[in-house]
Amino acid sequence: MPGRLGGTGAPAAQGHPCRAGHFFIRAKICRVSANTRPTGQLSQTYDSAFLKACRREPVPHTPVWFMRQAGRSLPEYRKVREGTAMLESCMRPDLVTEITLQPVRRHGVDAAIFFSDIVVPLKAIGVDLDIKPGVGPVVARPIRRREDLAQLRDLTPEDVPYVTEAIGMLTGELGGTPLIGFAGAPFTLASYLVEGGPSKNHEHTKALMYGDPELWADLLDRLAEITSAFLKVQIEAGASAVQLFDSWVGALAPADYRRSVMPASAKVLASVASYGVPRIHFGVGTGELLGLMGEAGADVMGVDYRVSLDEAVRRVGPGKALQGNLDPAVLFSTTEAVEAKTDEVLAAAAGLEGHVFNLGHGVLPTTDPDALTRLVEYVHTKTRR
Ligand code: 1CP
Repeated sequence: MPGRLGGTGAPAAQGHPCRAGHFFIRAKICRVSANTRPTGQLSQTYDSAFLKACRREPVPHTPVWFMRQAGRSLPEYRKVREGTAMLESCMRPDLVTEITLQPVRRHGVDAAIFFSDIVVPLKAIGVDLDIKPGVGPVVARPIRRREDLAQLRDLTPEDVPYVTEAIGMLTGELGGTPLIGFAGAPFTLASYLVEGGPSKNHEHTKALMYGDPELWADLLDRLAEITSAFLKVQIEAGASAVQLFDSWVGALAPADYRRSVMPASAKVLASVASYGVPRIHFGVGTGELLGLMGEAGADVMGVDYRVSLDEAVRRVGPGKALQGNLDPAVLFSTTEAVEAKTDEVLAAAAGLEGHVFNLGHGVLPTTDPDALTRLVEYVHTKTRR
C-alpha cells in the first residue's frame, strides 16, 4: 500500500528515496529525473506543513514540534524506559520507535524527532562514555592532548545498525508525518569530550581552543566527519529533515565562533546539502551568533526565547525559515498566559518567509503533557489559513 510504505516495519533501505539537490533520488537504486514528484515515504511527507514551512512555501497552518518532545515529560515514556538505561534504549529499535511515536500520538505534533542522543555516535565508535540519570553524558577519558584524538575513529553505517533499523520502522509507522534526524554539532560534542561531562563554564574546552588552536581544529574536524556520517545514515534511512544541535556554542563570542567553530559546523552542513532535506541549526543563548550560524549553511535557523523572531530575522537575513521560540518555562503558567505568550511569538513571526513553531529550548522534564497538547491545538487553530 503506497500510503504506508513499510507499514510492516520493512527496512527503509529497500526502497526509501533520498532527495538530492532539489530532486529526490533513490540512492543507488534509481535516479529520478528533474521535476519528477518524489515517490515512496518522502512523497507522503513532502507536502506536510512542516517541510513546506522549512522550504518557505505557503502552509495550511503553522507546523509545531517540540525539542525534547520524545521522553522527558511523558508518563508513557517513563513506563517503557523502566529498567533500561538511556544508551541501551537508544540501541533498541523497538523502544526507539515507540518513544519517537509517543508525542506524535499524544500531541498531534507536525514532526517526529528521532529518539537518540548526541553522544550515541561517539559511543558507537568506542568512546568510553555513559549517560548518567539526572546528569547527562559523562566521558571516562576526557580529550585534552593530541594522543587522545585516537579515541575518535570514523563512523560507518555498520556502527549504528540500530539507527537504520529504527528509522526504517518509523518511516513506515509515521506515514505523512516527517521524521527529523539530528546530531550534536562539533563544538557541543567537543565540550562533553574535553570537559568529561556537562559544564557550565566550558573552561577546559576554551583552554584548549585558545591554548592549542591546531589540536582544537583537528578535534573539531574529526567530530565534523563523525557527525556528517551520522546525519547521512539517518537521511539515507529515511529522515525527512535534520537538526544540528550546537546547544552550548552560545558560550562563545562571535569572533571566536567564526574563527574556531564555524568551519567545522559549515563542513557538516555542507556534507548533507546534496540530499536536499532541510537542515535546521540551533543553539541556546545564540542571539549574538544567529547571523554567523545561518551563514554556516542552515536552511532553517532555530532561535531560543531570548531574541524575538522579528529581531532574529533581521540578524539572520532573508532566504531562511526560522524555528522557535516560546520559553519552555511559560508552560508552567496559566493557560491564558501560555496563549498570550504564544500570540506574541506568532505576531513576531507574521512577516517571516517560513515559520516552524517550537519552544526556545527543550521541554522541561516536569512540564504537564496536557499543556503541550493544548499548545499544539492552539497554534494550529490560530494559524489555520
Ligand atoms: O525528544 C527529543 O528531542 C529526542 C531525544 C533527544 C535529543 C534530541 C535526547 C534524549 N537528547 C537529545 C539531544 C541532546 N542531548 C542535546 C541537544 C539538545 C538540547 O540542547 O537539549 C544535548 C545537549 C544532549 C546531552 C544530554 N543528554 C543531556 C544534557 C546534559 C547537560 O549538559 O546539561 C542530558 C540530560 C542527556 C540525557 C538525555 N537525552 C535524551 C533524554 C530523554 C535524556 C534524559 C534521559 C535519562 O536521564 O534517562
